[in-house]
Amino acid sequence: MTHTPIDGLATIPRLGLGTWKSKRGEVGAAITAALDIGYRHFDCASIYNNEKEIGTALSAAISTGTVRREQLWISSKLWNNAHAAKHVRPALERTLKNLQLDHLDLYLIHWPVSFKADITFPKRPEQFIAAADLPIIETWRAMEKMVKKGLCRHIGVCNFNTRRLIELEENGSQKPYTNQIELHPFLQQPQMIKYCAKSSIQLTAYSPLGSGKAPQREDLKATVSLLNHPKIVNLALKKQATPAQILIAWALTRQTIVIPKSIHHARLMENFQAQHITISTNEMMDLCQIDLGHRFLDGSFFAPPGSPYTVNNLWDES
Ligand code: NDP
Ligand code: 1BO
Repeated sequence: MTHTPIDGLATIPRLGLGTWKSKRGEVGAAITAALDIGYRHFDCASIYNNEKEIGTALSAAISTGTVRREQLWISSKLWNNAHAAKHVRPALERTLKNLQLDHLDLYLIHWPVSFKADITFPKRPEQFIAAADLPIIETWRAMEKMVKKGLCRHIGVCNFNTRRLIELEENGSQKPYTNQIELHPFLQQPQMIKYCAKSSIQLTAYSPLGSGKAPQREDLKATVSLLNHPKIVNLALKKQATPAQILIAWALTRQTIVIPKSIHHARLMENFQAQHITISTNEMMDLCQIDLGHRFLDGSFFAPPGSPYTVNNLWDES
């Protein structure tokens, strides 16, 4: 694993463990198993509603000496109802308390979409706050202050298109450490890859295995999941690997950080071993052909009728 300590502090391990949908009652054991296997990077979020149990597992591992805090990379995310500048620090402090940490390695804006403070998931249009009424740069400036206060080492974003990245780069005093976005062979996002390489912003690939779903895209005749796609399966057979390992190795070969989620010991191990698989340039070029531009998470839950947000506005690059 690429994990070079600088000044005794961890840099981001390129392969981390996702924790979305890891239920309370099972996530703690998954974290403990992952630590034993060698995972040092954990991707968390307050909205995943499991940070307390993750904190208990991390704290136990640190106190028994399995791992030192400075060997870990812990990321978490600011939820959409805490974008007002005055809400950022309390939200981060809640996450720190739940995770039993005094700082995060990375704190991310979860979505470029804002809700009213007392709303966890809006059901009505008036429960959103339009971007014009709470510009994301205000949230970003409050995040920048959290770095100065020592509550997080780095800050970044998720689900930002290049237009929003440019806005932060032009108006913020720090550039995002990473943009965490959906990336896998069905959604390769070449323009974003190019933009972030040019701007020295790292990309983190979420849902790298397809998030346990198959695209429902009759228009593209693509109802097969990534894990069952013939090109992925055949490459896996050729390399005596599994389809999941090919998908993780694909992300690492593209120099992205990747955070597959599992709660099962055998899969945690399988996914971690993917770091040893190499994919050739020709094999990567062959996989370019299966890009469908398909999002498993298109943000449509933020775009009910009357919402100030639309799916097109979330992702469009105009
Ligand atoms: P993934 O693509 O990581 O897929 C997870 C699914 O694949 C689960 O159902 C898991 O089941 C299964 N799985 C894991 N390993 C294997 C394997 N080796 N073989 C077969 N199936 C496997 O999906 P996620 O959407 O969870 O994305 C990963 C992480 O990215 C999230 O957990 C979260 O941390 C982050 N994320 C961030 C988002 C954001 O907005 N910033 C949005 C979405 C995700 P099981 O657990 O039973 O093994
Ligand atoms: C609303 C989905 C969040 C996943 O990170």
